[in-house]
Amino acid sequence: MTLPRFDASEFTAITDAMRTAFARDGVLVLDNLVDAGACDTLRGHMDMLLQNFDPGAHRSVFSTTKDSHAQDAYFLSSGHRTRFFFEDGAFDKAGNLCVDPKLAINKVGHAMHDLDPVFDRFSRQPRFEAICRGIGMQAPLLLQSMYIFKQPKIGGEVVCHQDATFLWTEPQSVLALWVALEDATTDNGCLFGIPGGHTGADQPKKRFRRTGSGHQTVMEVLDDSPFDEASAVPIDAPKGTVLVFSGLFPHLSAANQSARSRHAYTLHVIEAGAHYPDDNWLHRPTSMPLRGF
Ligand SMILES: O=C(O)CCC(=O)C(=O)O
Repeated sequence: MTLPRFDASEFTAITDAMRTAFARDGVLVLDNLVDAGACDTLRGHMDMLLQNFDPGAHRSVFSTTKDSHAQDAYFLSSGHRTRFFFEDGAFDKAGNLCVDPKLAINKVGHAMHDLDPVFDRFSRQPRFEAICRGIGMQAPLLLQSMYIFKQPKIGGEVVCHQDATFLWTEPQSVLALWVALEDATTDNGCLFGIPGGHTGADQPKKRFRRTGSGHQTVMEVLDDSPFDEASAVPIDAPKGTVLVFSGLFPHLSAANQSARSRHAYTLHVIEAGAHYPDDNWLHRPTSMPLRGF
């Protein structure tokens, strides 16, 4: 199966054809939605943030195959901060950084959209709001931002998952906007997804939540049937493409074994009227409420 692609260079609103594709597939591929200059500005800004980052200060690895971050206080308190997480492959067996520090970070998250003026502007561009509203959201709130590097040679695999697993609301409302800041292909670890895999249940197969005193997390299995990963299709995304997907859309990405990076920026948005449980991993202090566009 090949997913439909829409040229969004002149995008002003979600069309009926886009709405139909999104409802059927769980994902919408909008080519040329963000212009190359805006992608480069965000990349350049991240470059500057990296130059000011001290790689010796924290050693938090983000890995979806090992889940080492899941009980890590630096990760669990990052929901309202700008924090840097390393690639697993950035360290040798003795625990020493074995790559250039600028090529060692897996991702930065999770609140740059509210803390950093450049990310704020990028995240609150009118086209993103038009997408959320056109898909049917009434009062979208920006919950989470991530800058994902998928570094050359060591960019880690992201196992098949649904974003609602991590960003639970009742009813489910999370929508992802995934922006290719560089060309993403099967060679450098583009996203794969299961078209139609968001249907059949109104909640994800798993829920990641805080437990006990809130300093630990657990992955609760709600449905132990496996994803039909054989049906996953690659979603090539040239620079400037935005993938819009439902929180129930199963997706993954392979390790990047190529010599090219694959930078992407993701924004997760939820409905203001949906209940956001206290035991979600991502928490904000009351002094920093979620904001819309
Ligand atoms: O960019 C990737 O490789 C994975 C991103 C992802 O799965 C997500 O944002 O939920």
